[in-house]
Amino acid sequence: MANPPDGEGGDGDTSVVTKTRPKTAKPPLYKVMLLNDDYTPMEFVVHVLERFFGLNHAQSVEIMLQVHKKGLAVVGVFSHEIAETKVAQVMDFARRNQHPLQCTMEKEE
Ligand code: TYC
Repeated sequence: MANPPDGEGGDGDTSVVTKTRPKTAKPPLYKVMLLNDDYTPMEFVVHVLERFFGLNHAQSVEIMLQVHKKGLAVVGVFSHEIAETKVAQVMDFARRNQHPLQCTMEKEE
């Protein structure tokens, strides 16, 4: 017997090399963003953030002001289905209240 069987104790390293990469890829996430405009009232945007994104009043005022000053802000990161629902809810609520508020989603890198 010149060579021992493969496995523990053999002198050559013949073990299977396993990678720690999971087999299932993580689903992509989507940023939901609000865009600024000149007409939607600030209180309406704050209400939208509280109602559809579960933010408290202080957080909602902060994000609304960020949109107002910078042009847009990310209001949350969600799965594709949840992001689509949030965008649809905001766009529908804005339209029903005759405000031009725009809400969009974008795949996160
Ligand atoms: N710029 C608006 C105003 O001065 C306020 C506003 C904030 C509008 C955020 C949209 O996503 C928005 N009334």
